[in-house]
Amino acid sequence: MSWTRTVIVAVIAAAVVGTVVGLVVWAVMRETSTTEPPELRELDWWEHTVIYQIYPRSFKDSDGDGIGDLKGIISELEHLVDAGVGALWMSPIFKSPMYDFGYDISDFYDIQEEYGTMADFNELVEKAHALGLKVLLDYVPNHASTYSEYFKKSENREPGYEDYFVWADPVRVNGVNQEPSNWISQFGGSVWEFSEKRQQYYLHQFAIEQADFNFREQAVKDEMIKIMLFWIERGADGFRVDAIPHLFETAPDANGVYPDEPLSGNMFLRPDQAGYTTQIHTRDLIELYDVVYDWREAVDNWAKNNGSETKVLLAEAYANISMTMLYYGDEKGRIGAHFPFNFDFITTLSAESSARDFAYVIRHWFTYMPQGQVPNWVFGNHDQSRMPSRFRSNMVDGLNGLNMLLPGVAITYQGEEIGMKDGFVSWEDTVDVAALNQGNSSNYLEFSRDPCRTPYHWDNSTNAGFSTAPKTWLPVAEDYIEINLQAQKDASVSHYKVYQALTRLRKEKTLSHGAFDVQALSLNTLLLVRHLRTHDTYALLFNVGSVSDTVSLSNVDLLSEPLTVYISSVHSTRTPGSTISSSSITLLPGEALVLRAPPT
Ligand SMILES: *[C@@H]1O[C@H](CO)[C@@H](O)[C@H](O)[C@H]1NC(C)=O
Ligand SMILES: *[C@@H]1O[C@H](CO)[C@@H](O)[C@H](O)[C@H]1NC(C)=O
Ligand SMILES: *[C@@H]1O[C@H](CO)[C@@H](O)[C@H](O)[C@H]1NC(C)=O
Ligand SMILES: *[C@@H]1O[C@H](CO)[C@@H](O)[C@H](O)[C@H]1NC(C)=O
Ligand SMILES: [Ca+2]
Ligand SMILES: [Ca+2]
Repeated sequence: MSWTRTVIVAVIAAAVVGTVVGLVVWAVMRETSTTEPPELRELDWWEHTVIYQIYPRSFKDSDGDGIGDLKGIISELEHLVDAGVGALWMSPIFKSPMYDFGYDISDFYDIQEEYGTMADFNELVEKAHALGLKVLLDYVPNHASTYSEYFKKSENREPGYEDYFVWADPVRVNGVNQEPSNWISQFGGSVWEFSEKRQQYYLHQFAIEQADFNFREQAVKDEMIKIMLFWIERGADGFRVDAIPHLFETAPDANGVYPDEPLSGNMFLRPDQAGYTTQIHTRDLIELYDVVYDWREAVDNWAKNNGSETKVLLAEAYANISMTMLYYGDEKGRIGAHFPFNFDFITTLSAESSARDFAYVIRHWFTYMPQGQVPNWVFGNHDQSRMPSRFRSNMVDGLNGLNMLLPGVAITYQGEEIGMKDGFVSWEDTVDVAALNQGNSSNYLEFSRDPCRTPYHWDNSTNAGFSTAPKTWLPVAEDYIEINLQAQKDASVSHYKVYQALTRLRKEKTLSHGAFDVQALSLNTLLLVRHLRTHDTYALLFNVGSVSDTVSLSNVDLLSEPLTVYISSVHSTRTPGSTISSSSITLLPGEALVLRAPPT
C-alpha cells in the first residue's frame, strides 16, 4: 500500500559503475551450481509462476450489493486457469471498517462479512487447489485498525497490551500540547493522533484509523507469526506482505523525545503532504529485516514440520535498490522474502521511456540481485495507475510480453490481461482516503487510487457483468463496451489471446531455465532473447516508441535464421507462423513480436 507517487521519480542509482556486458547468465549459473547434471533443475512451484492479483472488492459481485466478494471469485477461478496463471493473490479479505479498503484490519482471524464467510474461504482454497492454482493472501503486519481489540485494549492500558502500539506523550510548548515529532503520514497529515482516553498520541504511518504496531514488543512479533500460521493452516500458500519498509520508526531518546525528520525541500508539496519531509526515521529502518527473516524461518519451519510444499513470502517494499535487495537475505546468510516486488517498471519507466531505459532498468535489477535468487516483474497494482494508462494502449501486448518472457515470476494485476485502463472517478464518487485527504482540489486525482480499482470488465452487459446492483462501490469505467473479457475471447485477435499465448509459451524450458540477453537495437526498439542449449530460442522485439522504427537483427549472434513470428501484438500486420527477414524489420509504434529461432 505504500503508495508513493511523491517519490516516483526514483533515480536509478547513478553510480552503476562498470557495464553489464553480453550475456547475463542468471539461469545457467543456477543450473551448473551442482556438478553439471544432465537434467535441468526442477523448479519449485513458485519460481516461474504467474501470480494474478485480485482486488476482491472489484473482481466479481455474486449477490448484487455492488461489492465484489469471495463467492464471486470462486465462480471465476476458471478464468484464471484459462488465462494460464499459476497463483492468485487477493488483496485483504479480513474484517475491516474499510477506511483503507481492507488494509485497516480489525480482526486478523476472520473474513469481512460483505466478502463472505470462513466457509466461503475454505471453498475458495479447495476449488483453487483442485484447479491447480495456489492461493496467496495479503498480510498486513505494520498496523491494525483502531477498531481492533488490540487497539482498544492498548488504549485502555490492559495488561499485556500497553505497548502494543507506538504511544507517546505530547510535547508541551508554551503550555500547549503538540505532536511528538514532525513526521508525516503516507496519506497526508501528522502521523500522530491524540487519544483522549489514554491522553497520549499514537502513531499511524497511514490513515488515522490504522495504528502502527510496536515491533519492539515481543508479544506483537509473536502475534504476527501466529496470524500467518493460522492462515497457512487453512490452506494459504503464502503471503504478499504489505508496507514492510514502515515496520519500524526511530525510538525516542532517553528523555522520550522523538527526532524530527529533515525537510525534503520539495516546493511543490504542502507541509501536510507525504514527501514534504525526508523519511529517515519512518522507513527502511535496519531492524525491520530481522523481523522479516524471522517470518521466513517460521513459514519454512511450518512447511518442514508438515512436509508441505513451500509457503512463499513476497515483500511489498518501495525502497532503494540496496534496501530492496536486503529483503532477499543478508550477508550473514539469513534469508527473508522469496522476493521483494520489483516495482522498477512502475517507479522508473513511463510512456516517455526509450528502449535504452527499458534495457537499463531490467539489467539494474539483475546487477543488484544476490546470486541464486529469483527475479520478478510488476506492471501495476491496486495502488498505481493501470499499465496502459501509465504507458500507452498500444504497448499492452509488448509489456505483457516482457512480463512473460523475462526470467523469474510474472505478476499480473487484474485487467492487465485485457488491457484495462484507469476508470474516471469523479470527486463525488471518490472513496480512497489518499484522495479524500486532499479535499475537492483540482489535483485529487493525482493522489487517488480509485481509478485503478474500478470493477473488472467481464462483458458488455450492465456494470460490465461485474454486478447486478443499480450502483457499484466504484463506477465501472466507461470503455467497458470495447474493452472486456468476453469480447476478447470472441475475437480472433485480442490482448487476451496474446496473453494466453504468452502464458502457454512460458511452459517452454527456454523460458523457465534459459539465459537471457536484453539490449536496445535502436533508441526505441528493445530486444529480449531467451536461449537454452539445444532448445529453440525465443526473442521479444518491442518498439516502445510512438513512431515506427526499422531495425536489423543481422548482427545479433543469438538469433539465426529462419526467424518465425510466434506471437504478434494485436495491431501488428504480421501473423503467427510467418517468417521474417532479419535484415530489415519495420515495427509500428508499440508493435511487439515474439520470434522463434533455431537453437544457437
Ligand atoms: C503442522 O505442524 C504443526 C507443528 O509444527 C502442527 O501443530 C500442525 O497441526 C500441523 N498442521 C497440519 C495441517 O498438518
Ligand atoms: C538506500 O537507503 C539507505 C537507507 O535509507 C541508505 O543508507 C543508502 O545509502 C541508500 N542507498 C542508495 C544506493 O541509495
Ligand atoms: C468539486 O469541485 C468541482 C470543480 O471545482 C465542482 O464542480 C464540484 O461541485 C465540487 N464537488 C463538491 C462535492 O464539492
Ligand atoms: C455485446 O457482446 C456480445 C457478445 O460478445 C456481442 O454479440 C454484442 O455485439 C456486443 N454488443 C455491443 C453493443 O458491443
Ligand atoms: Ca457482493
Ligand atoms: Ca510502523
